[in-house]
Amino acid sequence: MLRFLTAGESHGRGLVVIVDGLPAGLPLDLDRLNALLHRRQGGYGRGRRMAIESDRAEVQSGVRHGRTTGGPVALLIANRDWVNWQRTMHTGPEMPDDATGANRAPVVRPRPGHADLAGALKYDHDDVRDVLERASARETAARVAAGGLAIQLLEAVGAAVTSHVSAIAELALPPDRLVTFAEAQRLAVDAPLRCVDAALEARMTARIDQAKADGDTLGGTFEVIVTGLPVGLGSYVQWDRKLDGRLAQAVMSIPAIKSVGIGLGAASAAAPGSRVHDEILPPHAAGSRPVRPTNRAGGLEGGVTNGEDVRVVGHMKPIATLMQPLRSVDLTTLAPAPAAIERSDVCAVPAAAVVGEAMVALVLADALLERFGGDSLTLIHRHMTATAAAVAARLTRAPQVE
Ligand code: EPS
Repeated sequence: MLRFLTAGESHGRGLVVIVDGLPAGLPLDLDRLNALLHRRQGGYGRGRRMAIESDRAEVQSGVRHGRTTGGPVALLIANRDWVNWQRTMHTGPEMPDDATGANRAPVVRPRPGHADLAGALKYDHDDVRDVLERASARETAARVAAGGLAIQLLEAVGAAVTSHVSAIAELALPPDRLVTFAEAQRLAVDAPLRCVDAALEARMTARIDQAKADGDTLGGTFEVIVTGLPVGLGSYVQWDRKLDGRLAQAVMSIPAIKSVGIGLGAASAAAPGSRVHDEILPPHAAGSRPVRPTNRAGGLEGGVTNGEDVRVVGHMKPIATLMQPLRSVDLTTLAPAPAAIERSDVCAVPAAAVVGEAMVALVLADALLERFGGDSLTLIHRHMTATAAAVAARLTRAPQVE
């Protein structure tokens, strides 16, 4: 079983993640993992915090001579901004003599759409900072570090993960525009929004500029695509083993995600079965496999991978911190007051896409270990090779046409 836990506050010392259950013998490319963290920081519409941070994971355990040992992998990502927040975020009862940064006033005006109000009531906090520091999407840096390990495991067995941004606010790719894995993969790492349509992307960036000028925020949609997965991850036999359900939970847990789709997603409800299901056609040639001419199912049927690309869509609401704040109340007086303003982003959909890659990879890596065993990479390869041979033997026989 692959599992992970994160810890850390947005302006604390840093973020920690412990990833438990990785097989032994997986080579770790830390530069590539850090490149993923760098990608999460990017995208048009990010705020000033990203100019301060330069996220890098430091390996604390579970790796020796560049390979996993099978023990838990602990990673640490320092918050560079911590120096500016030591007075506000010190952990002891007394302010340390050498604490740096401003001593900020308590936050008492909850932002509609953030965890502020529900969190303050649930945990009985007077200062909403105790809520927002942990509810902050800064925590997703730790998830991306964990996801980087999962992606490297998937790559070690021949799969690959990518993503693209398909909508910012109402500006969306046409619904029938299928983006291939290769197209999404070709998008430049530093592209403003990682949208495959350059003209649409230019309109999207202008839309973000407008929202910023208006003191407003924007959401959007991203798609994660995973290619090269073996058939048979997940299962239909029990509700909590269905891989589509597990993926939906993981992607829905990303801050601000309000809806998740697999393949056609919500659009499947509006079309007849003849235009939703993916037909199965005989092999084109001797030795090849039956063909699926479409992949509207997003690589999952019955909650099981079917060998097609897995496609997961996340819909993100606009960020809850508005520079033109919405109406709220002062929790100390209950008098009307504009919501608090915290430094924030105007739009973070490209960042959410990278977090989506990480969460999808973590679920798929878990399902992979479930199916093929997880003690060492060598044993996984051995099990996968035997299973792939059995599937190939079934599917590559010459068709017998009656
Ligand atoms: C951040 C995500 C956002 C940023 C945060 C860094 O988190 P939140 O959900 O709190 O809006 O605003 O940066 C700050 C809190 C800040 O001080 O600028 C991230 O993805 O790293």
